[in-house]
Amino acid sequence: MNIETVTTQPFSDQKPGTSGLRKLVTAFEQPHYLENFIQSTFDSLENYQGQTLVLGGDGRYYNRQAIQTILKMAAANGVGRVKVGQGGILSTPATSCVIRQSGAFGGIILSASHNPGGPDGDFGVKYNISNGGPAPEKVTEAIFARSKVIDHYKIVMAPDIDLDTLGESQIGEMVVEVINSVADYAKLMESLFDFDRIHQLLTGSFRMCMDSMHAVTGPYAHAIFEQRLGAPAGTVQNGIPLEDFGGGHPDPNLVYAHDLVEVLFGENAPDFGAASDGDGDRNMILGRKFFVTPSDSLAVLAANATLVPGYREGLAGIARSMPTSQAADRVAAKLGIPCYETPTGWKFFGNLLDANQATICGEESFGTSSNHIREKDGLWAVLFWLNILAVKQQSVEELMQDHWKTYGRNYYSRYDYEGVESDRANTLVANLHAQLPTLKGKKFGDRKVEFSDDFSYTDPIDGSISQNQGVRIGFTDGSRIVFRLSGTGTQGATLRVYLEQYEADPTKHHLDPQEALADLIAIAEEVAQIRTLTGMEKPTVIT
Ligand code: VG1
Ligand code: CO
Repeated sequence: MNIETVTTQPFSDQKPGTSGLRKLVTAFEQPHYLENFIQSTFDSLENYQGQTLVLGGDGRYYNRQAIQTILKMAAANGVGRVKVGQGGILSTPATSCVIRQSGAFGGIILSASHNPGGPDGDFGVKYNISNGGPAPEKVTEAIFARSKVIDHYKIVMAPDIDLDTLGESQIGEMVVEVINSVADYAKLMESLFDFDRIHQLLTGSFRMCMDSMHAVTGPYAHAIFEQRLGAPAGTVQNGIPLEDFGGGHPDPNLVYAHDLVEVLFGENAPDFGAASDGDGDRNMILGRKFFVTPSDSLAVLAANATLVPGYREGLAGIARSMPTSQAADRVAAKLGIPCYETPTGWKFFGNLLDANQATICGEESFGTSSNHIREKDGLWAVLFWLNILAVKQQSVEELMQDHWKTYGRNYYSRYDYEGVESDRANTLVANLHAQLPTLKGKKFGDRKVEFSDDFSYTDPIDGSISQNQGVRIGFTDGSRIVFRLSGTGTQGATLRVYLEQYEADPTKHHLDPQEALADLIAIAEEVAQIRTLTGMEKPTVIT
């Protein structure tokens, strides 16, 4: 095997964020940039020689090129076998599934998730560990530390691998196995859900529309909804992964999935609509003229879990990220199971799932999943909803309204201020920090502050501590405002403001969340001086 040791110099900016290393494609195209990060990853791992690695991505620009480089570096570093998705395609949940099923030591997912793609867009690399989940902070910190001192990397000089033909080939002693991107994942879904019942639903009068946003879930959605579950051809829209996602922003929310929103809120709307993101781990659920808030979606799935074969035995617990609404907490309380509150990012759910403390997890950012893998899972959530609807024979809106009647409604909204100058964003957070000690007991109209802090999390399983995970202001009536800076952006800063307020009275469950939350929004502005400090009149995205 012709291994070359290449001399390199460290880059100072290879710190993984909420979900891996994300940068502009142009950053990754700098000589040695990708190689440095991959070598830093291998250098931070132990005992992987001769073992299996899973590799794939969401199909965005630079995916194939990066895969060829990583394959040659894996061979040079002594990996035994790489399972790579055909055409370089593996969704994030499918990668997690394959890692677990093949007993791999880990996986590399090439994606910048919901960030736009193409030569001027973003690219990303995420390392997942042997449980199939995102590397915990101690691993990402080790990778970052290594990346700051790295001075060489190893690569095999070999021709490119044909990624489009299934089967095995070799680079030196390492086997490259091109696998069907969909098969293992589809089988797992079939083992969890009542496919017969969903088939009946989708071949009857019920109509659904799935928007894959030109991103990775297209082949999965075609195979599962149209081929196995009998949905008519055309149910899946934008179902071919494109390198630039058709120029769009593959983020399934009311703003970026506007094509789907128009269909579901238009004339002759179908019964059900869903969308997923770049790498297939997010989902948005819509009913006819009805939007389901992700936090509510988590609560509904948990409340109805025993209707679904894979969860018939009930749930051990629920976990949600801190900014996610407390709707799930109410379900957990009623079920008599624990509800855990973790920092933002799926990596924090891994230990709870491994220890069987939580069965279902979710984030307000359109992410839900369970212990079937260790990533969030967009199509899983869609199938879960379909399974519940098939059993209950209700519309999405009816189901949601029944849920609110039982548990009350947690009005919820998130405001994103994207592309804020980093200095301004840091000033805003520093100002909030300065106010934290004085806020308790302060009154804003009828509301009184019960607590204010910067969220710190102690992992109940391994005791690791993660600090500064978001500024929280909680009021005595249970309402909350949370401020965080995003850890997934690639330019400037993104301020996220999360607003939540509980309403028990069923006669008040039909308000527009923006109306219901108007007072809280005003308080957020008063406390954080968002307009002045960001220089922005209004958020760029409201979900
Ligand atoms: C965002 C979301 C977070 C999610 C993360 C990765 O992070 O808020 O809930 O886990 O994206 O999702 P941040 O730091 O920008 O707020 V994905 O689908 O981009 O892997
Ligand atoms: Co994603």
